[in-house]
Amino acid sequence: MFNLKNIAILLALGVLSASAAPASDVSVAVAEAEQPAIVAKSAQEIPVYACQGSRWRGACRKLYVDVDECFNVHPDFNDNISSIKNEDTGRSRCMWFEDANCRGRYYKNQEDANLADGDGYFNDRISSISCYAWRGD
Ligand SMILES: [Ca+2]
Ligand SMILES: [Ca+2]
Repeated sequence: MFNLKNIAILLALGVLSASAAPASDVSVAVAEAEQPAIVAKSAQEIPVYACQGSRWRGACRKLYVDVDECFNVHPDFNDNISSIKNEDTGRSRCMWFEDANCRGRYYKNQEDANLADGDGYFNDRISSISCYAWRGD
Protein backbone atom coordinates (compact mmCIF):
# COMPACT_ATOMS: atom_id res chain seq x y z
CA MET A 1 0.00 0.00 0.00
CA PHE A 2 2.84 2.38 0.89
CA ASN A 3 4.69 1.36 -2.25
CA LEU A 4 1.65 1.92 -4.39
CA LYS A 5 1.31 5.40 -2.97
CA ASN A 6 4.95 6.15 -3.76
CA ILE A 7 4.55 4.82 -7.25
CA ALA A 8 1.48 6.96 -7.72
CA ILE A 9 3.41 10.02 -6.59
CA LEU A 10 6.34 9.16 -8.83
CA LEU A 11 4.00 8.63 -11.73
CA ALA A 12 2.33 11.92 -11.02
CA LEU A 13 5.70 13.67 -10.84
CA GLY A 14 6.82 11.89 -13.97
CA VAL A 15 3.75 13.01 -15.85
CA LEU A 16 4.14 16.55 -14.58
CA SER A 17 7.81 16.83 -15.52
CA ALA A 18 7.23 15.10 -18.84
CA SER A 19 4.48 17.52 -19.73
CA ALA A 20 6.30 20.50 -18.26
CA ALA A 21 9.23 20.38 -20.68
CA PRO A 22 7.21 20.39 -23.90
CA ALA A 23 4.85 22.96 -22.43
CA SER A 24 7.67 25.43 -21.80
CA ASP A 25 9.08 24.76 -25.26
CA VAL A 26 5.72 25.55 -26.76
CA SER A 27 5.36 28.75 -24.78
CA VAL A 28 8.81 29.89 -25.88
CA ALA A 29 7.98 29.10 -29.50
CA VAL A 30 4.69 30.97 -29.25
CA ALA A 31 6.38 33.95 -27.64
CA GLU A 32 8.94 34.11 -30.46
CA ALA A 33 6.27 33.73 -33.11
CA GLU A 34 4.14 36.48 -31.58
CA GLN A 35 6.97 38.90 -31.02
CA PRO A 36 7.29 40.33 -34.56
CA ALA A 37 3.56 41.04 -34.73
CA ILE A 38 3.59 42.78 -31.36
CA VAL A 39 6.66 44.82 -32.26
CA ALA A 40 5.21 45.77 -35.64
CA LYS A 41 1.94 46.84 -34.05
CA SER A 42 3.34 48.85 -31.16
CA ALA A 43 6.05 50.51 -33.25
CA GLN A 44 3.59 51.24 -36.10
CA GLU A 45 5.94 50.19 -38.83
CA ILE A 46 4.95 51.36 -42.29
CA PRO A 47 5.86 49.00 -45.14
CA VAL A 48 7.58 50.83 -47.96
CA TYR A 49 8.51 49.05 -51.18
CA ALA A 50 11.53 50.36 -53.02
CA CYS A 51 13.36 49.20 -56.16
CA GLN A 52 16.67 50.23 -57.64
CA GLY A 53 15.16 50.25 -61.13
CA SER A 54 12.10 52.07 -62.41
CA ARG A 55 8.75 50.28 -62.63
CA TRP A 56 9.63 47.93 -59.78
CA ARG A 57 12.58 46.37 -61.60
CA GLY A 58 16.07 45.53 -60.45
CA ALA A 59 16.77 44.78 -56.81
CA CYS A 60 13.79 45.55 -54.60
CA ARG A 61 13.38 45.68 -50.87
CA LYS A 62 10.63 46.05 -48.31
CA LEU A 63 11.56 48.75 -45.82
CA TYR A 64 9.79 48.97 -42.47
CA VAL A 65 9.70 52.58 -41.36
CA ASP A 66 8.75 53.43 -37.80
CA VAL A 67 6.12 56.15 -37.61
CA ASP A 68 7.58 59.56 -36.74
CA GLU A 69 11.16 58.30 -36.88
CA CYS A 70 13.68 59.00 -39.58
CA PHE A 71 14.74 55.92 -41.52
CA ASN A 72 18.07 56.08 -43.32
CA VAL A 73 18.05 53.96 -46.46
CA HIS A 74 20.41 50.97 -46.53
CA PRO A 75 23.76 51.73 -48.23
CA ASP A 76 23.02 49.57 -51.28
CA PHE A 77 19.76 51.49 -51.87
CA ASN A 78 21.06 54.92 -50.92
CA ASP A 79 20.95 57.24 -53.97
CA ASN A 80 19.82 54.20 -55.93
CA ILE A 81 16.01 54.07 -55.70
CA SER A 82 14.06 54.60 -58.92
CA SER A 83 10.61 53.38 -57.85
CA ILE A 84 9.03 53.61 -54.43
CA LYS A 85 5.65 53.30 -52.76
CA ASN A 86 4.05 53.48 -49.36
CA GLU A 87 2.16 50.19 -49.01
CA ASP A 88 -0.03 51.38 -46.15
CA THR A 89 -1.56 54.61 -47.41
CA GLY A 90 -4.77 53.82 -45.51
CA ARG A 91 -3.16 54.92 -42.28
CA SER A 92 0.04 56.77 -43.15
CA ARG A 93 1.88 59.18 -45.39
CA CYS A 94 5.60 59.09 -46.11
CA MET A 95 8.13 61.67 -47.21
CA TRP A 96 11.16 60.79 -49.30
CA PHE A 97 14.23 62.90 -48.48
CA GLU A 98 17.26 63.58 -50.66
CA ASP A 99 19.70 63.59 -47.72
CA ALA A 100 20.31 61.30 -44.75
CA ASN A 101 18.60 61.99 -41.40
CA CYS A 102 15.55 63.38 -43.22
CA ARG A 103 17.22 66.52 -44.43
CA GLY A 104 17.22 68.43 -47.69
CA ARG A 105 14.44 68.44 -50.24
CA TYR A 106 11.64 65.91 -49.99
CA TYR A 107 8.47 64.99 -51.76
CA LYS A 108 5.36 63.07 -50.88
CA ASN A 109 4.10 61.21 -53.91
CA GLN A 110 3.06 58.00 -52.10
CA GLU A 111 3.59 55.83 -55.15
CA ASP A 112 6.03 56.67 -57.90
CA ALA A 113 6.85 53.89 -60.33
CA ASN A 114 9.39 55.98 -62.18
CA LEU A 115 11.30 58.61 -60.27
CA ALA A 116 13.22 59.44 -63.44
CA ASP A 117 10.28 61.00 -65.25
CA GLY A 118 9.08 64.56 -64.68
CA ASP A 119 12.07 66.59 -63.57
CA GLY A 120 13.61 63.37 -62.29
CA TYR A 121 15.15 65.20 -59.37
CA PHE A 122 14.62 62.40 -56.88
CA ASN A 123 15.74 59.56 -59.13
CA ASP A 124 18.69 57.82 -57.46
CA ARG A 125 18.72 60.55 -54.82
CA ILE A 126 16.52 59.34 -51.93
CA SER A 127 18.59 58.80 -48.78
CA SER A 128 16.05 58.75 -45.96
CA ILE A 129 12.35 58.32 -45.27
CA SER A 130 9.93 59.60 -42.69
CA CYS A 131 6.33 58.40 -42.26
CA TYR A 132 3.53 59.75 -40.10
CA ALA A 133 0.09 58.49 -39.13
CA TRP A 134 -2.68 59.64 -41.40
CA ARG A 135 -6.36 58.77 -41.35
CA GLY A 136 -7.86 59.90 -44.59
CA ASP A 137 -9.83 63.04 -45.34
CA1 LIG B 1 18.08 53.55 -59.82
CA1 LIG C 1 20.77 61.38 -51.48
